[in-house]
Amino acid sequence: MTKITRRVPNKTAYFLSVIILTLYFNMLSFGFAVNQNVRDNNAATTEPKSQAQLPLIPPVVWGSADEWKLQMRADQRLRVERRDNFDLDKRKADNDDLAIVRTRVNFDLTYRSLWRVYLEVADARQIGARSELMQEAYWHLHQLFFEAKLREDSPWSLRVGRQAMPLGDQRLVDYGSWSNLLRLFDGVRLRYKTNEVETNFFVVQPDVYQRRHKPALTTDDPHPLRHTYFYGIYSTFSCWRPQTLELYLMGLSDREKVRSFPNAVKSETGRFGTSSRYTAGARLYGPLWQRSGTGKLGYEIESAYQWGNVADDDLHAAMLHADVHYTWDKPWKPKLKIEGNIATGDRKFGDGQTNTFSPLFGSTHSPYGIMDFVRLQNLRELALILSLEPTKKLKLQVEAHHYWLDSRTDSWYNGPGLRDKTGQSGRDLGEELSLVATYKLSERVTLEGGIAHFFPDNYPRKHGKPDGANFAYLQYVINF
Ligand SMILES: [Ca+2]
Ligand SMILES: [Ca+2]
Repeated sequence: MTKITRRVPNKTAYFLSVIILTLYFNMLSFGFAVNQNVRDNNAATTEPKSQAQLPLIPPVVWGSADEWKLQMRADQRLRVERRDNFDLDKRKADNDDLAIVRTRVNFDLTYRSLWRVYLEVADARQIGARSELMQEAYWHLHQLFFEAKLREDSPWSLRVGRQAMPLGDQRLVDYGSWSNLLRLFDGVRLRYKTNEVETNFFVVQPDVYQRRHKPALTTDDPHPLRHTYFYGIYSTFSCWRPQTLELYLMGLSDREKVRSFPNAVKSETGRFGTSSRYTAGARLYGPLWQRSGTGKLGYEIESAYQWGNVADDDLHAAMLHADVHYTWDKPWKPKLKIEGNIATGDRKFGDGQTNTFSPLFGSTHSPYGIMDFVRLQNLRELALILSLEPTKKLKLQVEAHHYWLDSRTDSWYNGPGLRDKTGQSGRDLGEELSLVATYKLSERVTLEGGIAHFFPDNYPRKHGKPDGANFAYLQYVINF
């Protein structure tokens, strides 16, 4: 089993096939018939990523043919959390009670469907935490972009400025909703969008919230990470409905050789340098079988390969996600999903090559459990997820996850942050069990609560961390 999962695919073949497929499908889909696009939402948390419901304040419309429109919206999320023994060591006191609150206000000005200016300000605070959570940025400019089309019926649009850019299932590029501080980018995105295909070409700089206010690290308003560029092409093909295919090719280059903060680029042996990380991948999902009155069987599979360099180390890494899920056409709409994730870790320390997969700007919360003890990096995971909808307003989700390291000698990313370079602690990290309930109180207000427990296995035990951790939270989201 070890040998099979550690093998990384042939770089050149993978790279070429993704490029050829991307170009081929782009050409194919420039002229298919019209249909609508239906997406599955797999996330446990139901906090809306877009604000689809009726705004509290109606839009202001003017012009001879009502061609100008200004819409204002706002939302607020407050979450109270209890974290017990996240260091997995009862002898050390690290329990914490805290609250985080985030408020956003945005103004969306459009001229027909030709031009658009979007301005959003946000405020993020933490209340009562004993530890520095890096979750604060008082009122700041959140998004500001200008969008333009040449003609109203053109599939092409150009967006310039600071923007959210979630891609695909957000496994590698998310916007987020769990964290107080959301993922933003500064730059240019060219989009081609019809009902059959959406392709995004982008060149952006990732924004960071961290700053060093000596001697402490802290967070404040987002700013682009110097000398770091993220660029690529991401395509979604809906022309074979009900199956959907996504293909992507993305590059992340850090040209700063001697950054001291946030993270310097270093080889395994500690030599400073620059890095280029290229990611090519594919994602396929849809129904496999469906019968009205009985149920629906569906699947999703995603794989990505990374290559390039980290200082003077060569980079070869990969990830694989696969799941199957079944939804019964019964009261409470029971849905059962089994899923697996693998992201490679470094095989050998100091060998001039790194195999640690990077989840880039991907989602950490909810795809891999709600306590965020792991991310898609040096990870093997199996999960069983059951969701129920007892009423139209109430949704329940029970999850069981088992986590292993992919490489015994690479780090446990997230969690207590342990590493055993000898590999003698094995790879068995532990299990997480959780229950999340969401309740739609009204059109504007959603309540959500969750509890979870982490059961440590051999790996943390061998590091003197044998005790379980608990997590509980309660939150509201209000949309105006
Ligand atoms: Ca403790
Ligand atoms: Ca290595």
